[in-house]
Amino acid sequence: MSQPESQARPQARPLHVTITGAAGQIGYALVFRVASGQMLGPDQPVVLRLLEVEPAMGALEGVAMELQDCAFPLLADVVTTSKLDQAFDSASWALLVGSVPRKAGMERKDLLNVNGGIFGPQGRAIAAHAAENVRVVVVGNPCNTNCLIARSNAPEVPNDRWFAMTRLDQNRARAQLAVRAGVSVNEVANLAIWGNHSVTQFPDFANATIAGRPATAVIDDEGWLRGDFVAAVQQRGAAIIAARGASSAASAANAVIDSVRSVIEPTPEGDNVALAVVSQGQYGVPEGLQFGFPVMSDGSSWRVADGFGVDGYAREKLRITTDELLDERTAVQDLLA
Ligand code: NAX
Repeated sequence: MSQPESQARPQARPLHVTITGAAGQIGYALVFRVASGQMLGPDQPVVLRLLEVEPAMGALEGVAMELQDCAFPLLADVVTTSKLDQAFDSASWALLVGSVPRKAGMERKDLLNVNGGIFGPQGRAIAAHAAENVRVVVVGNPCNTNCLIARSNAPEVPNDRWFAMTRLDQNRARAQLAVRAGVSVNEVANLAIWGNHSVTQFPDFANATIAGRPATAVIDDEGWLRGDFVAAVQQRGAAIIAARGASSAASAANAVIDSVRSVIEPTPEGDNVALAVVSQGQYGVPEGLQFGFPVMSDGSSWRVADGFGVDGYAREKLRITTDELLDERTAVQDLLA
């Protein structure tokens, strides 16, 4: 008689995954997917370490109860906490989702400062308590600059471990091109998202391909590409809020899963993955900015893709989003260690 599957295969050691803001909208859409194995694969057990602020601990306990009720085979343990040292203990992946949303009358500078108060201490806790191989994905907005703040407070954690999320923008842009061209999203490739996850981001149609041909040849309408397409991607978040009465949650959680997988899996030939990473000066972007680039991974290390054409129009778009990130960096200067 053959052995049952569970006895035949030795179980891998669980990896610890920290999710902050785990009782929020995105958190609620994310934790179940991570626990089910969709992020780290069907053979990788996980311990979820869920961080919330004190007032949300009740709601977080409800999330933990639901996780228990799923009886996920890969879920080794769930830790719920409002303490940073416990939350980041042994974390191999830290998904920083929790943040304070912009309220009416709040200037972007105020928002940056409020969130700086969150991401500075989290960066320090990651450096002090996380696993040596920790990698961090910042989702909470303004995510590029929040990531910069966390990173600068954790100089022990190498630069190539820090990512801010531009993947939702890439997924949105691919979908828009696919709809316009009347093809499956699988036919759209090499679409880069440059810069900030904000309305200044540049979804780069010029280097994209559709079914292996330049997107600009398939969609022969430069006016639409430069106009409605770019605006639709930049403003998609607002459109979701207008339609749903709440901001993107399931698609954002999906993009977190995609982001992590795109780091740990090789990038398909002829494609790139959108991640905001630390600039080393590529494409003229000032060093040290957390900037959305086209990235290629080999499954263990990654690099910014080279050879992307940047014409005068794209150069100007990159300048605008770079200037915004430089302004944000100036606004949080006193929070950078
Ligand atoms: P919610 O307000 O539903 O949830 C946020 C959660 O974070 C709340 O439960 C709150 O209690 C918790 N929180 C606040 N401060 C915390 C702290 N110091 N430590 C731990 N938890 C804390 O927001 P949600 O819709 O889930 O969005 C979360 C963040 O993602 C927001 O900043 C949002 O702007 C951002 N987004 C980023 C996207 C991206 O592509 N990068 C897209 C989607 C989303 O807009």
